[in-house]
Amino acid sequence: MTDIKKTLITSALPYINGIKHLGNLAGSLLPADIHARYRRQTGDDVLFICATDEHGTPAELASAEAGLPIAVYCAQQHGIQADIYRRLGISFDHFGRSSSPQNQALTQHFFKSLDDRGFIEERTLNQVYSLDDRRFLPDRYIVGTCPHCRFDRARGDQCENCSRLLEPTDLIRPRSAVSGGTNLEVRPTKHLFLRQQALVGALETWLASRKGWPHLVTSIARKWLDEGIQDRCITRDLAWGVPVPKEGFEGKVFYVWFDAPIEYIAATQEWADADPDNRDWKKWWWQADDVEYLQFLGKDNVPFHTVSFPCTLLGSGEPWKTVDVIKGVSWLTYEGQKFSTSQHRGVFLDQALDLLPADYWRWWLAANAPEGSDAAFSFERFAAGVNNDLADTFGNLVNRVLKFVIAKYDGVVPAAGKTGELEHSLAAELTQHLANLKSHQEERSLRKAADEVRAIWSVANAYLVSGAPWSHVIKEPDHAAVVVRTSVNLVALAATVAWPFIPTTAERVLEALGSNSEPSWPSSAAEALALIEGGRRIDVPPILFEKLSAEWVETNRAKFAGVDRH
Ligand code: B3M
Ligand code: ZN
Repeated sequence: MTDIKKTLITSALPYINGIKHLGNLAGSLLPADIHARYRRQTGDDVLFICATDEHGTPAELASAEAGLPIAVYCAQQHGIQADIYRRLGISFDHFGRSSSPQNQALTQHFFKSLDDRGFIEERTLNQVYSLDDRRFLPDRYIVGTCPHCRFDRARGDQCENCSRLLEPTDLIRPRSAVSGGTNLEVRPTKHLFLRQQALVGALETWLASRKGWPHLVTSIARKWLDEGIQDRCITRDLAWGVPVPKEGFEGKVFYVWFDAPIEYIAATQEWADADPDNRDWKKWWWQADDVEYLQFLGKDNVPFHTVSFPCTLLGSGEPWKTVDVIKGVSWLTYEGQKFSTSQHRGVFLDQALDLLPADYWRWWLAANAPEGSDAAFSFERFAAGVNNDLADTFGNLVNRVLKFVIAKYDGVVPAAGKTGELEHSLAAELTQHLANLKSHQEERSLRKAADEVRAIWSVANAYLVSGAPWSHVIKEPDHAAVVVRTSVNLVALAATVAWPFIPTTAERVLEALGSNSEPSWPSSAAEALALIEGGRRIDVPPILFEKLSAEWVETNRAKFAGVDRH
């Protein structure tokens, strides 16, 4: 028996309807990736799963706008998103598709289990029917004014402004999102409900057994329970989606929020099906008490993960793995406003990658993560963070040390001299920082973890300055050699602790040092400082981070001010 920890990590499934923006990256994909990388560093057996969320009205509307058959549109957009996440260094073990055959089968399975156990109820609903479009208008097919906050472009399923969940019939002055038509009438149509009220007891017991959730998540879940959980309509009058396997419901599909979280499991099946001899999805999801399961998601997705999806899993009566820890993240705002896919406001991920490599964005978004509260992105704040942290602190350290080795020691780490007091106190200081960093990483506190990485970079710079090898290289060559050798190890350590945040750059640095480019967590500061011994030949990587000028800030602020991707 080994005691390697099995860690299952999922990030909220990005909708298929177009390329996501920096806010989506900051809200779930990046925190999940940083945590997955950290856990791999510490030796856990990590499975990191995500997928595109391909059903529902957003997909139908976007494919209609693109003039493509929906299956073609989804396949194309999946490819585009997968490529962007690869370029961003998001290290999924599998990036699946909620329209997969695996998800269809599993969604239908859950439905049948819930139905067999009496948790499904048929009801006739009065729903909005558009005479102009000759169809029912579920969810986002209908827009109107939010009855709670008066936002005038609220959608039929949720108000984007106040995040409240809505029914299409709640909207004031409703109109069709397809044609704009207001020629609407209410017609009866048969639907299936998940009897969440009958599951409240099981849900309360389950929630009480979850420990250590962030306040943001617990308070949203509590609010839902305290306001009284409603039974939830899980079918829709749509053509695209998972067909409802029940007599009398031909031509209807499941509501996207019913099948989307099931895709966490189905995507794991997709992953296993790609290499069935070596992969077993069940060990992650079925009677998997030895797995720690962490979900990363934006705060608007919390209710679905603390109430709806657990109701599906608990109601099935089967031994499915449920989430242990939820990391819910607030909003990133864009130059004082909300990022919005539907309103095309903000910096989208393809644009971000056209401007700068992934690590610039990854670092800034982690160091300024919208954790306890919303965080503000502006080009000015972004450039300041990049210049201070990446160019002046980390980049400068790497450059100074390695160039010195090339210039004064022909590119070979010097072997002379013995470590002394300076190195002792350096190790003691680093021991404290490494312990802090470990605990922030384990608590998934991105900002604090980034602060600690930055602190380690600064300690390294300060050591180099006080050791001042450039003034001692002639008269006290042994002293200079010790400082340089220790500094080379500091560069490796600085890259190692930064690897979850800026993997591409960290790997470039470690490769230049001839070190393992997927670095494991240092066993101790003292050991980390002695890893690279004298005699090793090293290289200098090309400039790691360019400084961003005031002009760069101005140009991009202007360029993205009125961005409209239509
Ligand atoms: N696609 C919503 C979102 O991207 C939704 C998440 C599904 S997680 C199962 O915010
Ligand atoms: Zn509202």
